[in-house]
This record gives sequence, C-alpha cells and structure tokens, in this order.
Amino acid sequence: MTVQIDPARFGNLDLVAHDDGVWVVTLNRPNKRNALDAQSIEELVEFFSTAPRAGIRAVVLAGAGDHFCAGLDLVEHHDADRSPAEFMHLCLRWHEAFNKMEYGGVPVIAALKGAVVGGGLELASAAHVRVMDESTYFALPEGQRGLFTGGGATIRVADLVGKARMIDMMLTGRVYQGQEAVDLGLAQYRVEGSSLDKAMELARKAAQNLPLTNFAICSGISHMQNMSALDAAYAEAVLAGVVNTQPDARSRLAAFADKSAARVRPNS
Ligand code: 1HE
Repeated sequence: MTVQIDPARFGNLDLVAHDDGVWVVTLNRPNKRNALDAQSIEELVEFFSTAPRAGIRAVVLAGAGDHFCAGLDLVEHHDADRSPAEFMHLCLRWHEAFNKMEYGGVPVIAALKGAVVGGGLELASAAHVRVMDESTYFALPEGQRGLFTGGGATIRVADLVGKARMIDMMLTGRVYQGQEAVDLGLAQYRVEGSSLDKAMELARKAAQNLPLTNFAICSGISHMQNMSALDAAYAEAVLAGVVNTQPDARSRLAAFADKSAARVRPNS
C-alpha cells in the first residue's frame, strides 16, 4: 500500500513532486545557510522514513540560496545549552535521518553548491550520488569550533576520503574544492553549470530503473559493506535471487534477447 507524503507538513524542507516520480527536496533556510536545526532533522527523518513506501522513484536533495548546508545549527546549539545526554540523543536523530537516506532503497542525488561543511558534509555523504558545481567546497570545521562530528562523518566521510584526510580536515580546517574534491571521491560529478540540472538528469535516469533493482543498489550495497565478505556474498546471492527473477524484469530481458534493447557502448 502506497503511503502519501503531504508537503504542507514540512516547514524547513521544500518538497516538489514531479510526474516521473522524482522528488526535489530542498533545505529551505537560506538565511541560515540551511544550517540543520532539530526541526530540520525531524523533517528529514519523516521524509526519508516514508519515501520508500510512497512510490518515490528518486530524490534530488538541494539547498536554497548560495550554499548547500552549513552543518549543525550552531546558534540553536549555543542557545539550547544542551546536556551530554541531550546532544547524544540529537545525534541519534541525525543518524536516523541519514541512515534512512542511505539504507532506504530510494536513490538520493545531492545537488551541491557553496558550503558543504560540517554536518552538511555528513548529510551529503549519506546521498548515493553527489554533484558539485564550481562554487562547491567541502570542509569539517568542527575542530575549530570546539566540536566533534556527530552525524556520521567518522563513518561516511572517512569512507569517502580515508581516515588520514579526514583527520587532517578536522585538525587543520583544510578545504577541498574543484577537481581535487572529485578525485578524492567527495563528489562523483563536477559541472560548470547548475548542479541541480545535472542532479535532475541523473535522478531521471535512475528513476527509469525498476524500483526493486534500485532498492537493491541503494540499500543492499551499503548493508553488504557492513558485513564480512562471507556474509556479504551470501546476502548478495539472496538479494540477486529476488531481484533478478522479478516479473517486471522479464520484458527488459526479452528486449535484449530480441535485439530491440539499447546496447552498452563507449561514450562518444
Ligand atoms: C548559521 C550557521 C550555522 C550560518 N548555524 N547559523 N559548520 C560551520 O562551522 C559553518 C558555519 N558557517 C559558516 O562558516 C558560514 O556561515 C558559511 C560559510 C556557511 C556562509 O558564509 P556567509 O558569509 O554566506 O554567511 P554568514 O554571514 O556567516 O551567515 C549568514 C547567517 O547564517 C547568519 O545568521 P544571521 O541571523 O546573523 O543573519 C549566520 O549566523 C547563519 N549561519 N551558518 C547557525 N552553522 C551533529 S554534529 C555536526 C557538527 C557541525 O556541523 S559543526 C558546524 C560546522
């Protein structure tokens, strides 16, 4: 049964549904550089918990204004004067949101620009594909703020750039941008024009895949990375047993067999 998502229930996220099943989710606090306050995290939890059951084929995650996301709302954090337990529980909500993104099974394409810093980089690193434009830069300024990462950077950013580079980013405030950021794996695409346009193009492509196949790609690979090689191989076989025999795939296989399906060719 398909669950409905009502965009009117969201205040810090702007949600736009397109006919092809692609939803654009925009962090919508440009005056605060889309800093993540507690409400924004709750809205991300709600959206990404529901998206897999709402028939959404792919998500483009963007930021309003000139910056993708400035990370933790430092002013809210300062004013709230949280206890250790309160901040631990807040971090667990960040993990809930980002785990739903990464493991939910719906492709999430991040359209990056300007600052992708601190918790903003933690958010971006939970997306499956990251597209950067010429204004995009990445940093982990927690070290300079007297803070530590709490939204999964120790797992996902370390996974992207490696432990040594992440430690350097945090110790020295090192900023990565341009081609170097792509070479390190912080983004898979770098465009001269609009990262949103490119992200939409990629999301529309992904949305043409069968949902069960995308579920396996966007959930299975992440889960299998957490397993031993032996268990991952077993899980892969079980998942492939389900996905590769799905009735909806038969017409695609038939099209290949009768030579009407497009062939894989090198880029021209
Ligand atoms: C904010 C935040 C924020 C901007 N929390 N309010 N993150 C950081 O250390 C990044 C902090 N932010 C910045 O370095 C800069 O703001 C930006 C590079 C992102 C943008 O610079 P700029 O010149 O365009 O904007 P600005 O003038 O610095 O800020 C504009 C407004 O946004 C201003 O509010 P206003 O009411 O005075 O107009 C800023 O206070 C507000 N703003 N960034 C709250 N982050 C789970 S643990 C995660 C740990 C972390 O993420 S540490 C945070 C790292």
